[in-house]
Amino acid sequence: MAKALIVIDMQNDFCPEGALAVAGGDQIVAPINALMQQADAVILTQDWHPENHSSFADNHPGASAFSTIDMPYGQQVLWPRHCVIGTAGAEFHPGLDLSRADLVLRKGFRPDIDSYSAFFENDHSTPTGLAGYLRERGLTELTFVGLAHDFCVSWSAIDAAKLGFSVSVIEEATRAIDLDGSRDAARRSMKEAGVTLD
Ligand code: VGL
Ligand code: ZN
Repeated sequence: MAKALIVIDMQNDFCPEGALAVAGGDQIVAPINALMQQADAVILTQDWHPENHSSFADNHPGASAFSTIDMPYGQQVLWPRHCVIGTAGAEFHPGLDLSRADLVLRKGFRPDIDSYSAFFENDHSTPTGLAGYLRERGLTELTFVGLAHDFCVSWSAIDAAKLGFSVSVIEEATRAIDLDGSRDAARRSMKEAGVTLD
């Protein structure tokens, strides 16, 4: 039973002063670095969007950030432009220990679809390949930390549970965007999916 720590989107744009800052996002860097020392494997995800990404409000004339639109794959929140490929905002927080990472998985690189989860794009069916990677390595126990609790962390944890992994989220090592109660909704959905909240 090997254990993987999956660190979601610990990037500058999600930390204070970033384009889509999550309150207290930088406070979880040190706890995450400490958790890395106990894991058999460490995987980092990196939100990685092209300029023309359909999740950016300013690519939809007249739309405002944090509003919702209907996409062919379902509802999509429109975000401020963030984590654009090659920009400083897309880089990992400078304090994050990158030396323990076995794999950096980029997601959200297709212009027409967002990808909150580390396992599937937002259509819930296009795989990122992460499940196959973990299974081949025998990494069956997954712990999720990082940003943001109520979007990329919870979507990843729920997909992992559905895929049959044993899943926990260490909430102290996450922070939420909390859009219209999304933090509590995410907690409920994770519990329903069988995710352990530590
Ligand atoms: C995220 C919104 C847009 C996240 C990524 O990492 O939770 N949220 N892109
Ligand atoms: Zn994004």
